[in-house]
Amino acid sequence: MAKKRIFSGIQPTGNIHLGNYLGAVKNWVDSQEEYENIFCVVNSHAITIKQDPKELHQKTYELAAILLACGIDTQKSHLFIQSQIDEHAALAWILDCNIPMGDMSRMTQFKDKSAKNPKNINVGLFNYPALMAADILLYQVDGVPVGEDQKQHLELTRDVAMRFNRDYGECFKIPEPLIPKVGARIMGLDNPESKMSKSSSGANHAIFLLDSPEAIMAKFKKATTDSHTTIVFDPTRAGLYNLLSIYEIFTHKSRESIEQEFAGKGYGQLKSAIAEVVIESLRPIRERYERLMGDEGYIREILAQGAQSVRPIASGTYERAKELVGLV
Ligand code: ATP
Ligand code: LTN
Repeated sequence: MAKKRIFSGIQPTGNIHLGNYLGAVKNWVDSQEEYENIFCVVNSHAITIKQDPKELHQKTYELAAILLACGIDTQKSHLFIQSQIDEHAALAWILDCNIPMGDMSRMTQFKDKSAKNPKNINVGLFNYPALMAADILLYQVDGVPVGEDQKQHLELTRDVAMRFNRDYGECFKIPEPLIPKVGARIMGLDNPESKMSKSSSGANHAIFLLDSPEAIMAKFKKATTDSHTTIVFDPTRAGLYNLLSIYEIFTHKSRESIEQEFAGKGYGQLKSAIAEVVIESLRPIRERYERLMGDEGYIREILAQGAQSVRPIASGTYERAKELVGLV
């Protein structure tokens, strides 16, 4: 039986953090055997927020190197840069003309991001989900592995695809969201009420994948918890629950055995144990990244091959969509 196909994307903005890794990238890596994989550095999405052009260019290659360092294997997965395939923006236009304003206006990410960037609330930021829908629908995929925050965008993607198929004729496969049971919403270490985010500025907010061991230890030590004394998986104790979930994912231990391990121990011991596990898990990623960044030509070559290998799928879908709506 043919493998199911998946697609996912990540923006080359800010620094990739533990939330991106546990909510998305680690799952891409772990399920590479199971699926036919298409992964994309979505640089066109990044310009919905003002970027320094040179820095964006650099960050795009850096992020590709980090994904490879995390274990994306180009023998098993396609990896490419969004702006190298024109059909993404072109299909987004056709979808734009088939998404009601009311549906788009409900997107909470737009509300959050425009509140954070009040001086640059541009049409692209509003329209962002149409470009994301195009990313996915171009490749006729079965699933989209993402964190919890992208669920609403995937619903919009499914709605526009179903409406298009009904109104013009069969064109798009309807994708399912693939959201992990644990890790889909990693919270900020400084504020466990808000999701860990690249765009939050607090020094102690996020663990970045390229952080030094010392920085990781210091950030976990300062993580916000509460004034209780027991160490248990209780979702109402957001800070502790977040830390325990991170430990659970990295150690693969059961919740009961983790609770037993820390019975009678304090938050200080818990935080050190988590920091150590995270440091050891991220160490090989940082080391591989440093080796890869020494050879930018190699990264470019991999990305060019990635784009070349998936372009026929994208252009096949785009040509069909164009024909169905009557564009010559
Ligand atoms: P920001 O963190 O600034 O909001 P973003 O969500 O725009 O950035 P992307 O790089 O586009 O970040 O996201 C890549 C993937 O990481 C997406 O699948 C997203 O759902 C996931 N993700 C982002 N933040 C978290 C988080 N805190 N916990 C779990 N998954 C997350
Ligand atoms: N919108 C996502 C990034 C993204 C994406 C995609 C994810 C762009 N295109 C396609 C999955 C599939 C975000 O903001 N995290």
